[in-house]
Amino acid sequence: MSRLIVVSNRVGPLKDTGRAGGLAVALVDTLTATGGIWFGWSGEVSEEGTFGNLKREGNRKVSLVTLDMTQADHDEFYVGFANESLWPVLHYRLDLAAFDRRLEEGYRRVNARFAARLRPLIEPGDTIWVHDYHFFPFGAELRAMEVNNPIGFFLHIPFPPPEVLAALPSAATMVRRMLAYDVIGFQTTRDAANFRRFVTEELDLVEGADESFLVDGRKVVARAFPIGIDAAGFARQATTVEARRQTHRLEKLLAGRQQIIGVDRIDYSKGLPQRFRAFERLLEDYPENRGHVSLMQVAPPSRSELDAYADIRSELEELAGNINGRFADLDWTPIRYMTRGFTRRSLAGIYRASRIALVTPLRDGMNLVAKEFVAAQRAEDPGVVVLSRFAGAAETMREALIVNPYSAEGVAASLQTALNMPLDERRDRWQAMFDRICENDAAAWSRAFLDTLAAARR
Ligand code: ADQ
Repeated sequence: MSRLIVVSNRVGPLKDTGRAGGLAVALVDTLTATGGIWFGWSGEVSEEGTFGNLKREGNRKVSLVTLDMTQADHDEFYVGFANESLWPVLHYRLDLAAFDRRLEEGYRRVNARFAARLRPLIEPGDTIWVHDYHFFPFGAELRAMEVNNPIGFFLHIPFPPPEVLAALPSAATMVRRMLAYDVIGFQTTRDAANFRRFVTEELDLVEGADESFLVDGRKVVARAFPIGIDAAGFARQATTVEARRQTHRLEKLLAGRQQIIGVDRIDYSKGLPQRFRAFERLLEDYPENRGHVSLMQVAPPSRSELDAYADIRSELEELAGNINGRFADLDWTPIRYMTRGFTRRSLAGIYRASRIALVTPLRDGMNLVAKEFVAAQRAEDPGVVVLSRFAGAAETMREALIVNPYSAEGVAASLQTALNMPLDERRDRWQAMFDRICENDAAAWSRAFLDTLAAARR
């Protein structure tokens, strides 16, 4: 097996500290099997930026190699182009996107600089796997420095249709540069098809067999590789002492009442205000749930330097306050809203104490919370997933109750169905999803991607 180099904005951690997301764990396992380097941003801003020393840590098999950015890099590349232009456009939110040539220039500069710093570390037999929207042009930068190794790219967030993407002034350039990769992976068949449509309609290339293009005599595959979680591992976390403690605490507090759980970074793509309104609608339309069903929303802040994120946060606080003021009783609070983080184990225990996962993003690449909830359930008495049709997870989690997150009425009706779903039906739906999540886990995902990358080059 060839040595692997993973490139992503955030690097590590190598050890499962209890806080690491499932994705980090999957990448570490893959890297440990092949040996290699995980390369990206140190998380630090310094005056030398990308011209400073490379920072190295890690173990015998895997080195974490990172570098700093300057304040200008951070503002233009990370906060600016990645999070104020690309993130909203790729989540279909043209109304929130900022277009500014200076930001785009910063994005290109940082990609070029990171590629130049990685270049000397690349050996002839290495396979390179670049991740996410921070690094669209990274492969093209490497090719310009005569790197002929297999280079793959995986996009964790949605890829919109050409009608939406074309609003980004540099869309055509960006997509053309992506064709420097050998394999371009997406979360869903729809995202992959949107990409191929852009290439055929806007770049006038002809699509070849098996979801590929011929670009300067080189085969480029653009296909869906739906990401999975470490399902067995997460299921185990749910039975640890720490998880059981959380489950018991919650069950004691709930005293037979039912809990709906939501877990999301605060982000406009997650549809949090719409979710609170749908829960309010449940209490309005089905008053028998008053006093008996509560919503617990865990929502750690992210990117709070951006206005759009601060706005959502205050909107949520106001909504929760209003709904609680309107419906709360002496011994029951409708919405419990918290911004703290939890360890993976605690989270697993919280999922297990909940009857429903309410996963209603307005747009989401995949959504791992839906999968984690399923993995954490008790087989004999599992909960129900209420899932947005606009989450990538809806493509493979067909036994969830699929909803339109924009319709408070519709989501409330599905919540009511979930609350009253007979045990047999809950078990059947859960079993089908659990089996699929175990089969298509994180390890299977990285294997499928890397096998395709190896085959594309043969
Ligand atoms: P995210 O937008 O971050 O990921 P998601 O897939 O839901 O969205 O993953 C969030 C992760 O953070 C989950 O593993 C969750 O358990 C964890 N988490 C959230 N809040 C937490 C808290 N308070 N404490 C502890 N853990 C918490 C991006 C894309 C997604 C895509 C993933 C992976 O936006 O669509 O599914 O990458 O490809």
